[in-house]
Amino acid sequence: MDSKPPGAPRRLDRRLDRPLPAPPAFLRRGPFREGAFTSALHEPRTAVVLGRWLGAALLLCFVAGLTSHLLQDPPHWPTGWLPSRPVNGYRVTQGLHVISGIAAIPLAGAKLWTVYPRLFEWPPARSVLHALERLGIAVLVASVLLELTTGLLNTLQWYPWPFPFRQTHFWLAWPAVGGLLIHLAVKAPLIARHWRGRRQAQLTGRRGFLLSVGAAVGVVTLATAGQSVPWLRPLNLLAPRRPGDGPDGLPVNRTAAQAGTVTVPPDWKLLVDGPRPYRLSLAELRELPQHDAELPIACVEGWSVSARWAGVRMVDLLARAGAPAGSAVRVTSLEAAGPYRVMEMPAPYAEDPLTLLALRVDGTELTADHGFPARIIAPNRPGVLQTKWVTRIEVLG
Ligand SMILES: Nc1nc2c(c(=O)[nH]1)N[C@H]1C(S)=C(S)[C@@H](COP(=O)(O)O)O[C@H]1N2
Ligand SMILES: [Mo]
Repeated sequence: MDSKPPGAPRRLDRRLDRPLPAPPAFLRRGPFREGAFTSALHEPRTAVVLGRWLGAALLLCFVAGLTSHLLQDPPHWPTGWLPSRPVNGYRVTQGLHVISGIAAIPLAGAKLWTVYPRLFEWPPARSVLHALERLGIAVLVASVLLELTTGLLNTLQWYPWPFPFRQTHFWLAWPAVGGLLIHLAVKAPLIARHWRGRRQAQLTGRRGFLLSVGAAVGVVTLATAGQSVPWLRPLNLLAPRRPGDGPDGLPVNRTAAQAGTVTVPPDWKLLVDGPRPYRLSLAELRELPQHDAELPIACVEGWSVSARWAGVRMVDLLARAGAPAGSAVRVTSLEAAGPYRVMEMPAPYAEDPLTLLALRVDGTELTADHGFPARIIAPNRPGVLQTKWVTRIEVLG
């Protein structure tokens, strides 16, 4: 591919790293005319440098996202495999997922700009293999752009589509990553040729362009990562959430009003349903031994914050109901309807001494928005499973 027979009639296209034939005369206009793309930066070395950053961001985003997904939606493997530790596990994987996804947005823009003249290469396909390669790139680009768009809108809590976000986002990740790996394999020789900077010709403008892209990535990362990384909080200017804002100094994902104004009946009692079912009023719950734990709420939408929770241990509630060791539980909220009204908790979380039915946070009684009269807080769990306004705990077989 690289050989350039001297004197052969061809358009020697430095940008594309390959000699190409010219399109037919009637097509030689607009983006198809020779010299349509004037920037010298539509060239492979720039594409390789940006591709390295983008590839790293996308692979990190994928691995972190997959881990988060498994923590929220465990496959039906033997119970007990799901770890309730490390305490901050989901907080870290989901934080990294959103940080690397946001960083990938300017990188994807710059990378696509660098290579987009190839959209107009002539002939559109030189062979069946080449046609397949281009089809693969179409799948890669489409799925990556959809992933970045839906993911970004999710961090804004905006779901302007009819399909379920998380499942769609999960399934689209596979063509994106599959397409990326195939793309890397197909382009391996070209990538290898342009991998090392020292062997490349100096090109005016490349350095400046790469530095600007790097600066853009730095700015969007630093200005949003503070929603999950505590020491970056002062720089958190662009993220939709500021940990620290909200009742009890904690953000609220869904307020009591948004959940259909959760009303706590005056005679509210927690029902613990097991071999020896019982009910406890709030006053009775407060009489039980209280424990506290420093645990984060880590929302799928990208923000997370740690707080000091206090209440009754789940293990103690279950023991009192005569639950056998290794029991999973189902928790139901007072909320009338909503996807997080009922939650199931596998045994490793239910047994973890840090898992609480919390009555207080940071020294004060829970507010309505944070789940009064009682809420679940467990280590290494996605925020969506930290059920608020709890009214029933059932022991599952
Ligand atoms: N019953 C119920 N519990 C819920 C929710 C909900 O909608 N209903 N939202 C969850 C989500 S998505 C998150 S991130 C956490 C946020 O807790 P906070 O609002 O107290 O910060 O609560 C979770 N608990
Ligand atoms: Mo959430």
